[in-house]
Amino acid sequence: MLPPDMDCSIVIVGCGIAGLGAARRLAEHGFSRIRIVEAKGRQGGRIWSRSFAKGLIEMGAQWIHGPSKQNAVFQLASRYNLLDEMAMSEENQAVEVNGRPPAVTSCYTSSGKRIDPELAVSVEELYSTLIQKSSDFFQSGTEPVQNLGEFLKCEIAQCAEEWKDDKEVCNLKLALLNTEIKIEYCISGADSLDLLALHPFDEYTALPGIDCTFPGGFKTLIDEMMKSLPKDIVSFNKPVKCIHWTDSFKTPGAPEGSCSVQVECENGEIIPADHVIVTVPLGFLKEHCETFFCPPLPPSKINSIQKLGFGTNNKIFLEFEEPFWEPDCDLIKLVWEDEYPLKERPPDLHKVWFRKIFGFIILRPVERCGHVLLTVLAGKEAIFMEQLSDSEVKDCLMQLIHQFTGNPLIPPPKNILRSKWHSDYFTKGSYSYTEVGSSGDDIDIIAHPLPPKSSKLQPLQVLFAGEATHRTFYSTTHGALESGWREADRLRDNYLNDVSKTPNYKT
Ligand code: 6YU
Repeated sequence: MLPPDMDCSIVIVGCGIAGLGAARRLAEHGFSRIRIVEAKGRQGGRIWSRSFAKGLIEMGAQWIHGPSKQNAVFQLASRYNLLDEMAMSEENQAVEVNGRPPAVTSCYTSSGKRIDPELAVSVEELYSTLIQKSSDFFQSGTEPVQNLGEFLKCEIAQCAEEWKDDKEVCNLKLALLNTEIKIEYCISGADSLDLLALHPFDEYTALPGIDCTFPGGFKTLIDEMMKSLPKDIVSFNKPVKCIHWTDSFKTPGAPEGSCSVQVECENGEIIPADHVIVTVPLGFLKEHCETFFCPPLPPSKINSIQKLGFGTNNKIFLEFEEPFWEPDCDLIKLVWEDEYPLKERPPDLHKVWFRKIFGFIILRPVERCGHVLLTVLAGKEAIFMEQLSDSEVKDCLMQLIHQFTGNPLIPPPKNILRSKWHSDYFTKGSYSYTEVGSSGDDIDIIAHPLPPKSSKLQPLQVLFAGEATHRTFYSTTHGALESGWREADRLRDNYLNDVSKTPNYKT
C-alpha cells in the first residue's frame, strides 16, 4: 500500500482489457486517483460480445489461447468462476496444441467432392511439422530465409519432390497445404506470410491447454473487471486528441509540483495527470502517432510503431435454420483444386476476395449458440469485404457452400453478422504481428515509458500498454492484460523505490 501523500493522478487512455487490467492493479496497489478515458460508448475494446442467433457471438477475441496457469486471462477467468468444467480440468490445461487446437474436420474440394479424411489429416500433420521446423530453423541461427512465406515455399517444394503419389494426389496435397496457409493468415492476421518475419515469429509463445471460450461470452470477464473497480471510473464517448507531456504546456511560473501531463480530449476538455497509461491499439497509433503526442514521440518510437505489423482479421457469422453439416463436425475446410501454396494472388479483389476463406468453424454447443457458422478472413480481402453489403457477402458465401458441398439445395442463412475492424476509427485493424524488418526489440521500444530514464524530467509521464507492447504474447488478450499489469507495477515500483525524489502531487 502506498503512503497517502504519495498518491498521484493517473489517466488511462482506452478501456480494453489492458486499460482495465492496469486500473484494477493500480487500485490494488493503493492508487486512488485513477480515471479511464474511452473513445467509444462501451468497454472491452477488441473484446466485444454481441447477441446473435440463440446466444452471444464474439466480434473480436473469442478463445483463451492456451488456457493454463501461466495465462493471465485464464487465471482471472478461473478466479471469477467464468469457465466450464472441461476448460478447468487439469487434463485440458496440460495439452500442448501449439496454437492449433484439434478439431473434427470435413474437407471439400472446389468440384464438390469430399476429401479422404486420412489424407487431410496427414497434410495437416505435415503442415504442423513445417511450422515447428521454422522455429528450429530460427533457433539454429541459419540466416538466408527472412520470412515465413519464403521458408514454407522452399520446404513445400522439397517435400513435393519426395512424394511418390500420382500427380492428382500430389496436386490435392498442395491444395490442402494452401488451405492450411489460409488458416495461418487468420492466426497471424497478416495479409501475406511473406510479411511475417521469421525470427520474431518464433518469439511468440504458445501456452499449453486446448483453447476454450467463455460460456457467458468474453464480456463476462470484462463485466467482472468493471465491477471490481470504483464506480464511475470510466468516462465513455470521450476520444483523446492529444497527450501533452514534458511540461510542454506549462507557462513560466506555473506552481512547482503541478501535474506534468495534460490529456486533451476531442471535446476540448483538458485532464491534468501525473501519469498517463496509453493503451490505444497499434493501428490507431500508426495513423495518429505524429499528432497524438505533444511534443511528438522520439523518432525511435515512431519508427518502431511504423515497422511493427498490424493486420486485419474479420469475422462473418451465418445463422442457419437447420445444420447441413454432420453433428460431430467442428470445422469445414474448403480446398480449391486449382490453387497451390503461396501462389501469387490476382489483384482484382472484387472477383476473388472470397478465395481467401479457408472454410467454416461450427459454433458449439448448439443449445447455446444455435446453428451458426463462423468464417474468418484476413488481410486485403478482409478490408475489401468491409465495403460490401450484407446480402453481397451472404450470396457469395452461399455460392461457395453450394459449390464445395456439391449441394445446391442448401437454403440460405437466416441471419448474417460481421466485423469491420479496419473501418473502426479507434482500432484500424485487428492485432499486431512482427512484420519483416521489425523484431521483438521494436515491441520493447514501443513499450518503453517516457521520458527516457536518461532525461532529467519527471519520470514515467507517459507509459504504454496494450497487446502490441508484449514481446511474447502480442496479439492476444492475455498479452494485453499482462501489459496493463506490467505498467501498473512499474508505477508502484517507481514510488516505492524512489521515495526521496517523489514530489507531493497533492499540492
Ligand atoms: C485472444 C482470441 N481473436 C479476433 C479478432 C480481433 C482480435 N484477439 P483494445 O483495442 O481492446 O483497447 C483499446 C481501447 O482504446 C479501445 O477500447 C479503443 O476504443 C480505445 N481508444 C482508441 N483510441 C482512443 C482515443 N483516441 N481516445 C480514447 N480511447 C481510445 N485474442 O486472446 N483470443 O481468440 C482473439 C481475435 C477479430 C480483432 C482478436 C484475440 C486479440 C485481442 O482481442 C486483443 O489482443 C486484445 O483484446 C487487445 O486489448 P487492448 O486492451 O490492448 O486493446 C505464431 C504467431 C503469431 C502470433 N499470433 C497468434 C494469434 C493469436 C491471436 N488470435 C486471435 C484470434 C482471435 C479469433
